[in-house]
Amino acid sequence: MSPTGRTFDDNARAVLNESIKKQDSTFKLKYFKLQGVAYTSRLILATTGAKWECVFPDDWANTEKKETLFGVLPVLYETTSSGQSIEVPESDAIEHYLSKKFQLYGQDDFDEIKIRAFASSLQSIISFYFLRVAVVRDEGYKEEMMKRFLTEALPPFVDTHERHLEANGRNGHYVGDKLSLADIKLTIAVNMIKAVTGDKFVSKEKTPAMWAVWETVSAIPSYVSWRETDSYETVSSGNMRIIGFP
Ligand SMILES: N[C@@H](CCC(=O)N[C@@H](CS)C(=O)NCC(=O)O)C(=O)O
Repeated sequence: MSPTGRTFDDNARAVLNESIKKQDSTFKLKYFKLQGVAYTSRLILATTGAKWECVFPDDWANTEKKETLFGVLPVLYETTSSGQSIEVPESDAIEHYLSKKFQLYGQDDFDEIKIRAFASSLQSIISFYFLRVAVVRDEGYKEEMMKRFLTEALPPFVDTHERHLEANGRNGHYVGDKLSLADIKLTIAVNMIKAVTGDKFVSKEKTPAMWAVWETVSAIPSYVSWRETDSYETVSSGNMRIIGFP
């Protein structure tokens, strides 16, 4: 039986290669009514002041699923200023594409490696909670993993990140003095840690350097505006209900 469905269109090569250098497109990020694996991509669009909207599937299982390249969401749909369309599937690829486009990888390759290392470490702590605790149904396994999250995962994570952020001058950024992908992922990690543990691990007093990043990102005007929208309320409350943090 031969495979059915779409695959990448090589005609998109020139459009994407050109568009990745510009920021004047409009975007639709399609995902379900929670933050889930679209959290970082949404935050990139919200914090960089991109022209974007959150869109949700209307008839996912019957029609939209088979129209996507991988049969899953999120998918980023971009319309360039000259009206050309770009489609980017898979959360990791979307985050990378948007990070390059909105210059969230610092000023050179060294900065990029540092930012991606911080972002990878942050994603690991987010994924630990998300995959081994939040979505687990077996109560015994969930309890055991929660214990390990609190005793084995969080303490070294907090120490390590606080150390690196102190080394950058506790200035609200991981690298230099500009917003990066790492700053954005930290905001998600801190939202999660605060919701799950209160101020036991992360607070202005206990982790001033992490707190400074969280406060800096949280105060970005375009992100503040997004947090006042109905679509934010929809995805944030969905995340709280399904995964346990806003
Ligand atoms: N590897 C994908 C995973 C995406 C994924 O698992 N999406 C789920 C929701 S979290 C989905 O689309 N589920 C619907 C389905 O499989 O029909 C990514 O990182 O983007």
